Amino acid sequence: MADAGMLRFHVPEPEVRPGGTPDFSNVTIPKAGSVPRPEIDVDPRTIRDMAFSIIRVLNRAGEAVGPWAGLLSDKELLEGLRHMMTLRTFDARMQMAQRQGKTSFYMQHLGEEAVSCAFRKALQPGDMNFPTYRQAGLLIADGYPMVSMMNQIYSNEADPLKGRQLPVMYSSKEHGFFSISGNLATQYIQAVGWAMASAISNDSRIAAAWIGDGSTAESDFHAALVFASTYKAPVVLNVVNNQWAISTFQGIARGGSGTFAARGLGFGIPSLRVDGNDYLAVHAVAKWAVERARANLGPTLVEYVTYRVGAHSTSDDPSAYRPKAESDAWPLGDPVIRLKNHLIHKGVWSEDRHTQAEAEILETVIAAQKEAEGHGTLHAGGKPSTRDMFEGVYAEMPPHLRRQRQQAGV
Ligand SMILES: Cc1ncc(C[n+]2csc(CCOP(=O)(O)OP(=O)(O)O)c2C)c(N)n1
Ligand SMILES: [Mg+2]
Repeated sequence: MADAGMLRFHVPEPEVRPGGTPDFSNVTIPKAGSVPRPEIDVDPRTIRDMAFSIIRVLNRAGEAVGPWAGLLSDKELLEGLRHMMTLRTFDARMQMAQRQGKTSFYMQHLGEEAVSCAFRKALQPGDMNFPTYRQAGLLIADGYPMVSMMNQIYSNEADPLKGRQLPVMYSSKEHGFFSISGNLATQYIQAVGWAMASAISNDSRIAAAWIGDGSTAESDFHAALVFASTYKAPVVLNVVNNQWAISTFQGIARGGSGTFAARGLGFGIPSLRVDGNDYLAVHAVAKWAVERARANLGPTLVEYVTYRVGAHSTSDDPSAYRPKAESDAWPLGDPVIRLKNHLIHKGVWSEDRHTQAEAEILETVIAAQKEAEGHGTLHAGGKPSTRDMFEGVYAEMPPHLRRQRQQAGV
């Protein structure tokens, strides 16, 4: 009994720190196609091992294999590739716009494009996402205008949110995108509540909750699981495990549970892990979970295993806490390249067409940017009116706000 009587405080440590050699040998990657696809009404107790595996469709050769393959047509896959490429280009331009002082802040999706782009295609109109700041693919893949997103980022006179939200915190009821809250994890219980309300009113719309690995440490995440499991809420509980929560590695929030998906097991919630860099796998698993929700089978917890290639935000410098080349060592590859290779393998795409598409997309994004900048940027051109600040919070403006607006002379 070494150390008897002397307590030691345990703090999980990442495998490597800056200067070290990236090491993902602890990440077990099952072969593509090896994880079975159960029926949607499966008894959750019989699929507990799925919380510790990873559902994958695309193999190294670019083939789609196994029971989760075959759901999307070539046309749909080509569209998916375009959505991911658009999001990547949009990110690069907005990142640059921040460096040019046109906005105060930006957050990229680099490496995580498949998660939100593919998920969106599994939903129906009217379903509601409760997203975080790293799911703009939900909007892009649903055809929300990029100009409106840029207007929001620039807080200009055409900003749909009138400069009241941090850049990237979009909102669009029509596109099933609930207003983003900077207070992490609050959206998880809201999603479950919205889903419960949908069931109570015998509606057919379902909700999708979104959270990052780090934010699952918030008690809101756990409270949401209690309500979702007790009331079998029609909700998909998404956890995007991109390995990092700013400078904190995922081992802190994961604790002793083994995986984030395993958090769902104690609640009796079917819990799956999926290769988040595999467009086909993300879409197939999302569809399975959405079908379960819509068939009154209750919630599903889905952990997307991915990697945050970029900095957390424009205010972050990852070289302070992880090896610079860590993203190159990430074993699940790049979502855009993997889908591109699959489509080339199928004979419906080519390197030349890809290069051409990149140029076309860049042109479209630049055109949207010019249009948005015509409405102003953070420090130049049109701004939302001061009067707007008083609007849109209450259905009827309370007297104290009316008085304040009068005092402000707007
Ligand atoms: C309640 C709350 N705590 C802390 C923060 C500060 N904060 C913003 S983003 C972030 C990291 C979140 O990491 P994760 O949930 O893994 O999401 P990711 O950024 O990796 O997508 C933190 C701690 C916050 N916004 N809200
Ligand atoms: Mg994270």
